[in-house]
Formats: sequence, structure tokens, C-alpha cells
Amino acid sequence: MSTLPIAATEESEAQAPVPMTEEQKFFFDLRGWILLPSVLDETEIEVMKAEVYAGAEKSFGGNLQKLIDHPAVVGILTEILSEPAFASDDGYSFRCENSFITVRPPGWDTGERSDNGMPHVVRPPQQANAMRYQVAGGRIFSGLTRVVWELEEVKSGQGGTTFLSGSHKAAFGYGGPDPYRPSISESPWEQNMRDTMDQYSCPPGSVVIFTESLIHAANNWTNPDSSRCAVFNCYNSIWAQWHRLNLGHELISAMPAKRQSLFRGTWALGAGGNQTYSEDNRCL
Ligand SMILES: O=C(O)CCC(=O)C(=O)O
Ligand SMILES: [Fe+2]
Repeated sequence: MSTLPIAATEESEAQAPVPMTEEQKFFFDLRGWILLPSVLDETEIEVMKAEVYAGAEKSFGGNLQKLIDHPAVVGILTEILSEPAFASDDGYSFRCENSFITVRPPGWDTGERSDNGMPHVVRPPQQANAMRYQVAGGRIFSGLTRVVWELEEVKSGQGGTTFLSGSHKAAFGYGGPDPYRPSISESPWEQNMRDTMDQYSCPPGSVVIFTESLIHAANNWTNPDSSRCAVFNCYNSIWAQWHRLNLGHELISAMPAKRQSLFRGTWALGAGGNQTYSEDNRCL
């Protein structure tokens, strides 16, 4: 008979990652993004929305912290950002490197963003770089990867993030003057590209996962019924970093041990590699 306390058993069962399905792999590879509808239940949505509307700007504290390694995204991130041998019971095989939260009331427009809603990537995948989407040996490596938690309903055409599906595998430039420019600004095809972008509708508590190699854009929020209330978490390989994190040791050390490993330093060499977070092995 097991001697584990019931609560601990429930906790470990609740945390079992949901593996990425073959269908999700197919569509993520084809389009560069996937939608997981209705992942959170009503109570979770209410609790998390309350934290956002009370002013949370990142998801590193409170109940929002659970989104960082929610079982619905851990299986997918393990598949698209790591090698199987680097996954262990104690540490994740990928890193979390950024989080921001946006609340956009009806009427919010992209003039409030520095990019004015211009479709963009982090680095154009047409040139080799350490952040880009790749597929080799039957595995996806998504590069810098964004996980968006939509805490309010999103209606297609009313302000969700939009995607130029397939552009994460583009071999030719966007038509602008500089092949390294990470946006489609000054492209003679800008409007055609915007017209080709995909939109989604989803209930509150849904997740959108996309590679930052994919052309994507912020849009005016025109849904009169609610604000956009979305948590944007960003992930990378344990061997690469894009964002400066600046997350304090006090906050990280109060997290469950496995969650802490998402914030370990970005290096690898040595027997067993780099698995465990500590104050002097912290991602800066
Ligand atoms: O605000 C949005 O809808 C887009 C956000 C974005 O550009 C990103 O997550 O990289
Ligand atoms: Fe972006």
C-alpha cells in the first residue's frame, strides 16, 4: 500500500504534463501556431483575472505563477524546445525568460504600442540565427516561443493576435529594404500580407502557442463586451536567451523546486549539465 499522503499523490497527478499530440505537431509545424481551447476552468479564470485587474504586470507571482508551468503547456514546450535526454523529474528541459500582461479595454488601439501594430518577428527566419524555428531529425525546435493565456473571450476580427501562418518557414524576404529587419515595414506587399493573416476566436481560459519566428501582430481591440486580458509568457532553449529577466532570488526561491529550474542560468557544459536553480546559478 502506498504511504504517500493523499494530497501529495493528487498534486503529482495534477501536474502530469499533457503530451503534444501528433495533430498538434502537424499544425504547429504547418502554421507556426496552435490554439488550445478552454484549458482553465471558471474558478481559475476568475481568480487569475482578479489578479490581473488588480494590477499584476507579469505572471511570476500569485496564482498567475501556475500558468508558467501549467501541465497543458509543459508537454508541448518539452516537445518543441528540448531534447528528450534533458527532461528530468527535478528540472524542466526548457527555460522561461519573460512574461508580460496586457489589459486592453474596448477601443484600445495599437498606437499605444511602440510598433503601432506592425506585423513582426523576433528575428527573420530567412537568415540563420539562434532564435529561429527549425525542424530536423523528425523534431521541432521552435526557437523563441510565446504562450498566450486569454482570460477573456476573443472574437475573430476583434483584436486577438494575428499570424501570417507558415511565415516561420519563409525562405524569401518580406520585400522591405533590409533583409534583417524584423518586421514587414516598408514592404510593398504589406497590405497583402496583412490581408493574409489568420485570426482566432476562443473562450476565456484558452491558450495560443506560437513561435516568434512567425510574422504576428497586435491589433485594435474592438470587442465591446470585454477587455482583452491576456498573459504573455515567453520560453526558450536551456541553451539560449533573448530577454533580460531581472527576476529576484526571493521570488524564485519561494517557487516549487521544479518551477525554479525554469530560471536557472543559461549554460550547459559538464556532467549532468545544468539542472538546478540556485542564487548563484540564476538567469539574469
Ligand atoms: O499584443 C499582441 O497581440 C502581440 C504580442 C506580441 O507581439 C508578442 O507576444 O510577441
Ligand atoms: Fe511580437
